[in-house]
Amino acid sequence: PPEPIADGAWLLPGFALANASEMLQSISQIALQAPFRHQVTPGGYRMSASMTSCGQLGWVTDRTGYRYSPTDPLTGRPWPDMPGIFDQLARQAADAAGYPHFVPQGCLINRYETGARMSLHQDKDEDRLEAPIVSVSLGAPITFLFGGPNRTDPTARFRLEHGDVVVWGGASRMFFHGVAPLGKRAAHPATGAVRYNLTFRRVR
Ligand code: MD3
Ligand code: FE
Repeated sequence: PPEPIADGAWLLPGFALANASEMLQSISQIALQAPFRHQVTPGGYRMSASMTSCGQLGWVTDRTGYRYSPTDPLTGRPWPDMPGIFDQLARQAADAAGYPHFVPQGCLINRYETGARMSLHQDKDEDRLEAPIVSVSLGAPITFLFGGPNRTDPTARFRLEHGDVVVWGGASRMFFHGVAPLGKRAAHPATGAVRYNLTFRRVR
């Protein structure tokens, strides 16, 4: 059953478990067309998580800024199509969390190896801030950090495990969040010492 974790945010424990191995296979296929890469922030920092995308729009960053792009800057080609199983799972999860009619436009795929992390940030490069973001965790578990609308708000932490889905809507959509470094012993039989996070986004 969905568990409330913040204003408008719902944890769906294990919601993606039945589809996890098929989703991991799809990620491997996507990465053949659009390889995982470490992007650079506008401030010049190399991100420790590597990323790729699928669907109509992918999230990219370089020295010129953050944006959504219909093409992969690495290859110049459109991002790989979003697999049907991704689209279905994202819609079903949004629906289960009380956000019907969610239509994802793109999926950002983050890949964490040991020590990779994501510092506290807000997701605000989307025009459609009223739409939720659906996140799916696969592979090794990680500690997720979740604050409030201000950077200085206290952060709660909880573990995200293989197959967990979280739907971030309402007020939580603009809350600061991040992940702690992937632990040295963190692993899952399906991926080894790697964690993937998929975020499904309505952008425009
Ligand atoms: C809360 N990813 O891709 S997933 C991101 O584990 C991102 O890779 C993290 O933050 C990861 O932007 C966290 C959970 C998550 C995703 C998006 C959110 C939480 C969110 C957007 C708004 C509020
Ligand atoms: Fe984020």
